[in-house]
Amino acid sequence: MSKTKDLTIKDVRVIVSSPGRNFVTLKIVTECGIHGIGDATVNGREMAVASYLQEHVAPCLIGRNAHEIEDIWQYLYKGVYWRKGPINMACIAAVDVALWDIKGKVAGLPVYELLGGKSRRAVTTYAHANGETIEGTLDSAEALIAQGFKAIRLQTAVPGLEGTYGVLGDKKDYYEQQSSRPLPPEQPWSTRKYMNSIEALFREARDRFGDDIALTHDVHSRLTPIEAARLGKMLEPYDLLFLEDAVAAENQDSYRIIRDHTTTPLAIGEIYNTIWDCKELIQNQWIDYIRTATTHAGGITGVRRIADFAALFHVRIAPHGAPDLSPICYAAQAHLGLWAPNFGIQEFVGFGNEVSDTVFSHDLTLKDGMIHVGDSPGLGVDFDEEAAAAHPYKRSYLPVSRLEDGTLWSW
Ligand code: EZ4
Ligand code: CO
Repeated sequence: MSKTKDLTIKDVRVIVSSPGRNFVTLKIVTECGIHGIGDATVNGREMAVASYLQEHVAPCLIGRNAHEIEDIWQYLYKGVYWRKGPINMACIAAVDVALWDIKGKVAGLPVYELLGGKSRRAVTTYAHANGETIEGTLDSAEALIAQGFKAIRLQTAVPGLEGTYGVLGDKKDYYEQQSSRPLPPEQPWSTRKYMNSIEALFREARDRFGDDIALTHDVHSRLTPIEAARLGKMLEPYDLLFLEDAVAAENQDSYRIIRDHTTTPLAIGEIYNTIWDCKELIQNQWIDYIRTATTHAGGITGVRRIADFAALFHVRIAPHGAPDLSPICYAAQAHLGLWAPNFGIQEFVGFGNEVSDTVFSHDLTLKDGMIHVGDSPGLGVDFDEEAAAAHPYKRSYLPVSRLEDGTLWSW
C-alpha cells in the first residue's frame, strides 16, 4: 500500500466501443480515485477478450494493490493454468498497461521515467503508402515524405487480382479498415502474380525518392520459406529497412531458410503473444526486428522482457502500429520506445480519426515523422466513457484470403 494513497483496486471496467472501429478498453480504479487504462483489442474477436476480462479477470483484481504490477502479471499468467494465447495475453496486457499508468500517476512521472528514462529524443516511425497502382502508392509515399516521414511501408495491389492486399476491392476503405460487412470479406491471392509485380514497386520507389528514405514491405505471411528467400534476394538492390512477415513462423525454424539466402533484414511478431513465440527466431539471429505489440504480448512488462532478450542478439524492436491498436497502445509503445536501448522503429498509421479523438485523449504529438511523448504522469492518455457510449460495438472482421482456385490462404 502506498504510504499516502490507498491503491487498493476498487473497480475494474471493460468498455467495448466502436469510435470508427472496435476497441476493447480496460479501466482500473483504485480506492484513492486514481485510475489507469489499458487496451485489450483483439481485431475481429473483441467480445472474447471483453468477456474474459469481465467474467474471469476483474473479480481477481478487486482488493489487490495496484502497485504490484509484476505479481499481478505473474498471477494472471501462471495462475490461469492455460498460459499464453492471444485472448489471455491481451487481457494481461490491458491490466499491465493500466497498472503502469496508475504507477506513473502516483509517482508523478511519465512511464518512460519509471522504465529507466529516455534513450532518445523521440520515437521514429514509418508510415503506410498504399495504392491500386505503383504510381498511386508512390504518390501517397511522396505526400508522407513531404510531411516529414523518413521511413515508409510500400504496398500496391497486385495486377490481375481484384481487391488484393494493399487496397480493398470496393476501394472505399483503407485496405484493413473494419467495414460494415456482416462476415469477413474475401480477397484473392496469387503468389506468382505477386512475385512478378513486386520488384517494380521498389525499383520505381528508389528511382523516384533516392537512397535516403527507409523502405519496408509487409508480405502478411503469404509465402513459403524458399519463396521468401527468393523475394529477399530480389529486393536486396533496393536496400529495405526490413521485409515484414515474409512467412508465418509457428515453426520458427522456417526463418533459417530465408536467412541462409538473403541479406534483406527480416521483421516479424505482430501476432505473437509471448517471448516463447520468438525465442528461437531471436536467439538464432534469424530476424532483425521483433514486432510484438504491448496490447498483444503482455503489455509493457511483456514487451520489455522481449526487448531486453532481443538486445542480446542484435535484434531491435519495431512494434506493430495498425489501426486496431488504440491510442493507449501507441502511448504504451511510445514510452517503451523512448526507453528501449534497442528500439528500432514504430509503425504508425495515425493516432485515430475524428471520431476516436472524441473518445481518446492523449499528449502524444507527431513531428517530422517522430512521436513525441508529453510529460504527463503515467501514460498521458485517457478514455471518455460517456463519449464512447455513443459508439456501440459492431461485429466486424478482417478479410480472409483465398488462392484463385478457392484454397484458403493467409491474409
Ligand atoms: O495485420 O491491422 O503491419 N500491419 C499489419 C496489419 C495488421 C492488421 C490486423 O491487426 O500487418 O495489416
Ligand atoms: Co504487418
